[in-house]
Amino acid sequence: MKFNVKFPLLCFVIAAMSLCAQSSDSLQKIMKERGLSERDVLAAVKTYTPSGVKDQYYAFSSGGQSGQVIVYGIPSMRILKYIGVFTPEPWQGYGYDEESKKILEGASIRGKQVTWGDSHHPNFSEKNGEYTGDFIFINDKANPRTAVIDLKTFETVQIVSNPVLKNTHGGPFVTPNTEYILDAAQLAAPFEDDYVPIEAYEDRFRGGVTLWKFDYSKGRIDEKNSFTLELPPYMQDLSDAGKGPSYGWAFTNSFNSEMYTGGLERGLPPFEAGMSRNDVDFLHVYNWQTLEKLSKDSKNYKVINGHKVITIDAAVNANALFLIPEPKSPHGVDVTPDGKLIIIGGKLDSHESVYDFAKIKKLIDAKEFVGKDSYGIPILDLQKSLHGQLELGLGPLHTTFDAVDGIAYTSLYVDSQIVKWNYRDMKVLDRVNVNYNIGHLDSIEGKSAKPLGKYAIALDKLSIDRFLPVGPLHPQNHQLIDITSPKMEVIYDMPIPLGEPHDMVSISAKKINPLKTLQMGTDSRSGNRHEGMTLAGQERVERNGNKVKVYMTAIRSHLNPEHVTVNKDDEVTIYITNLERAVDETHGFGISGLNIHASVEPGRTVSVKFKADKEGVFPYYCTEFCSALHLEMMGYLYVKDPNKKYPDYKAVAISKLSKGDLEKEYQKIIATNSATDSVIQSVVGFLQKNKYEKYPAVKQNVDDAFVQYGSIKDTKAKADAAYKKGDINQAILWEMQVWQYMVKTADVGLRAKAQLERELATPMSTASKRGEDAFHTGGCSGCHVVGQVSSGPDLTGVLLRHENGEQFVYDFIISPEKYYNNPYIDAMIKAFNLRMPNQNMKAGEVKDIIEYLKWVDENAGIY
Ligand code: RUQ
Ligand code: CUA
Repeated sequence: MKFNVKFPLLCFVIAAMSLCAQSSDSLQKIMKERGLSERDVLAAVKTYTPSGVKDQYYAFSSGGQSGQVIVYGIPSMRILKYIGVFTPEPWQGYGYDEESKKILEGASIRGKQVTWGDSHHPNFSEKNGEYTGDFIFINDKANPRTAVIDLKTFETVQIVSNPVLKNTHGGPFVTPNTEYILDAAQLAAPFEDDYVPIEAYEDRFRGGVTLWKFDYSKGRIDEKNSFTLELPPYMQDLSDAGKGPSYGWAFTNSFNSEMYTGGLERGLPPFEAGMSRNDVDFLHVYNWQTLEKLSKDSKNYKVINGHKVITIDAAVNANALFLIPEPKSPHGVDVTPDGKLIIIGGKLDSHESVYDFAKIKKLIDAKEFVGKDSYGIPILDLQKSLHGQLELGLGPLHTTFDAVDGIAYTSLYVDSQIVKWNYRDMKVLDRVNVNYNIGHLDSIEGKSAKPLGKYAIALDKLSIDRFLPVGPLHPQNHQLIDITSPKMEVIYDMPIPLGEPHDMVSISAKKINPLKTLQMGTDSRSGNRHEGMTLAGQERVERNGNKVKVYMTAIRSHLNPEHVTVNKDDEVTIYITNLERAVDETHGFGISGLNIHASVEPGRTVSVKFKADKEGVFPYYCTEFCSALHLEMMGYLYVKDPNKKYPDYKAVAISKLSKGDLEKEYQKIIATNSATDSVIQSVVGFLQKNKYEKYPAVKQNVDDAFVQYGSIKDTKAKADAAYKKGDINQAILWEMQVWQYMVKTADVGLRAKAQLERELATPMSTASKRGEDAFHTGGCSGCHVVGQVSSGPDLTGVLLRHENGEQFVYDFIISPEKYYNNPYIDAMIKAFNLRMPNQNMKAGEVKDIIEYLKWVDENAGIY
């Protein structure tokens, strides 16, 4: 039946793609060969994202035991990045450079560095309950820590560890304006660090919720102004902050109000038996705005491990803490987008319980309680707080919301399903099977005040038989579900080879605006200027006792300095600044055997530090494939023992050429350089004439080209000085370097030019159309591809490369052999290992070709 509905739609899709008979035949053929149904093809069309096209939404998923965050695009499900958070990540230099080591050290627990984490719940920063796309927060369940990721750089910039809670799970949940980040305890333990036996459970073991104060303008958690609310040892679980009418309040549930303490080893029934004995546990309802006020007056809190803990008594006296019974051992708590209702996932109960905040508030205001727990916390009546309860199926855990008011999606762990239901009139609308055993789920911006709907994502705990087997440890499974029609449909399975993809959040791509490059000398982990910032010409080695500081720069395609000598047992810090301004021109830095690595994005300064405790020669190199001469981007660190005597080696003469030969070589490179320079000047002329600065993307490339070009003056001066001194060999090498700078300038300059030409495209004249024909029929296209370098040079800009360009190109095509000795042409012949042959073209054809080339120049970039 479903097929009948889908089939006409597919025909429509195919028609809309205006496939000719033949290609729809081949579509049928491929479907048959691959065993695909119409439904499969439709799912493919919904997720397929052509090369070069970007996704509409970002997903940020936890990486579970990998301690990372996974970033991917929706609907393509293409993975974009793994962000190192609680675990070292070599690609980003995370944990291998000094700045990131400091972040990981901040994550130490009682002085011990912990380099793994169970990353759990990612959540966005919010304004008015809507996602802002500025920051992501994520907690580590294994070790009680919370991390801040700055989405300007997609880097972890802070990790704080909880000073009093020994294990947290219900975090980090964000208040509607990111005032606070909630982190609720799970396994109760004493706040202090000393030994306490289990017999003292009710007395000394405690649960709690830490309210981390977030300083939005600094983008950091303010540990000093953060505090914890003491709670009974009920094993708190997930939490959520109120919004709209429930703004200022927060909700945390629990699963051991029995306060059962287990003891299998003593012949007692296990934790699991005793913790689910009672029919109800407690939903904690507390007012963080009142708690914030209490945290300003020392009579309301104790200071434990340097951290304020607001006592249960103080919170109760200030009418800031209440309990409501909830069906036993629940799981998720999710506030509806309008902030009016609170949905509790039953877990062991097959119902969802929906609480009405207005009713709760009324009971609180009327001080209408059914009693107090043994810690003196007032208890509200369950029935009087409820909006309703609805049976969904087995193991309801988490809920996310649709753009349509009243519609929610809830995961069923035991049934392996997502249920779509209406929480206003309490009706089940649809269900879809997922594979298998779903935990969290998400819909686009689904946990914000303004969900967008569109897709749901199921985070499945098991993948069992879904993918090619890779041993007993299976990949994780994210499933994409189309929720735009009444019937939900799974349209994509994405395996992830990392830890449990515990939870995720998604956001419109329009809200994420990362930096493309950094301001020169930025320490990206702090956002400040780095003390080790090194500009071109400032490269140096400084020594202070046994402390050596190397100020290094990186730019295509060399590291400066290229040789560094230190003494054994020196403490060495190398600061590396990437001088590039061009987008994606990252350089990396690694040294053999020292366990250091840096990723240096354009403009960034990073430092690496090590003790040179072993004598020897240690090659270093750029670890990002950054340019054609990437392999040459290298150098050596020498560690010598100051107490040892080494033989005296004479430098081997580099060149065995005669003076006359050297002079000839020198003249040749001079000629090449001046010819190359006029190419650059013509490009520059074109860019300036066409006001490149009006186009920001073009301008960025032009600026970068000028940086390369700017290095030429000094280099040329060195070449001239060497030549004057009679050291022609040195002069040649420096002139070669001038040429390197020119090539890089031309490379970026031509890229800029092509971009600009795209902006200025014009239609083709009849003469240029004829020229294009002649270009192909006359054989030119055998070697030249317009818009790219192939067996011959790119002809884009060829008319501008030479003085009197049109005449030159005309003459050259008519009789190329006359120009074989022209220095520029000669360099080209050598570069391509090919001579331009005489194609015996007619004058008219050549003129048309020139018209075509003019059009190419005017419109380059559209190829
Ligand atoms: S909680 S699977 Cu660990 Cu996020 Cu519900
Ligand atoms: Cu820089 Cu490779």
